[in-house]
Amino acid sequence: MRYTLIIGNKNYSSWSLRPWLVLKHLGLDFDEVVIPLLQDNFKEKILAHSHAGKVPILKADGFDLWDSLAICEFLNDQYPEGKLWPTDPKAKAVARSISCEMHSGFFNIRNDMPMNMRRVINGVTPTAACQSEIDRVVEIWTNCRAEFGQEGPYLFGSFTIADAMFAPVVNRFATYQVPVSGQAATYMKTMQDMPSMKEWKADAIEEEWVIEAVEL
Ligand SMILES: N[C@@H](CCC(=O)N[C@@H](CS)C(=O)NCC(=O)O)C(=O)O
Repeated sequence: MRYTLIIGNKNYSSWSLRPWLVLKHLGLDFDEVVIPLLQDNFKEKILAHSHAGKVPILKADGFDLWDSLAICEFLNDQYPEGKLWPTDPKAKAVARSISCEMHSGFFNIRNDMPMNMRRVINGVTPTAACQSEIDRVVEIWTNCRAEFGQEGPYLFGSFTIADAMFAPVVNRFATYQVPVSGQAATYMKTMQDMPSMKEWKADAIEEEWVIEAVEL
């Protein structure tokens, strides 16, 4: 099975990063198609693959799959040996809870701190609503590391879908210089040091497309 992952620009497309990291973690050789967001007829190009009109999209053997979390779940089903969720039932339930919490929330962080991997932006004071979401992310990272992270440096020890789900937030915190300390800071460094994260960032830096609306 050879997959094609359709993604947005690596500099900006936070949702695209998640399944891309999972495919890399599984060691799969896959094709990658970048549709630059908000350029030319980008929407038409996305709609040609998915009527949901969003990236990422995974093209598998004969069918197309959309939504970052659904793609990660599909890959978990296809490759159980990849242990993309923790094996312990309680840890797995918590990993799914925080992944869904990330997937369905944190709108202030998303709006106020769009992913922008090639920049460091100083002097942004988060709104109270954004700060409370930042605090919640730090709480999640700190609690998971303390309770489930004994056997490795990720949220549940070894790399899981939960890490992929939070990877864009790591990049947002780095770009906007969000002050983070302790376990959460160590976790951010772990994520930033992953070879796949470095590869994505290097590719993002090379991109020339600019989305003015998210450049402060
Ligand atoms: N729930 C979706 C959301 C995907 C999403 O919002 N993707 C953005 C790019 S990061 C997109 O395709 N935007 C294009 C548009 O809305 O026109 C997922 O997790 O895959």
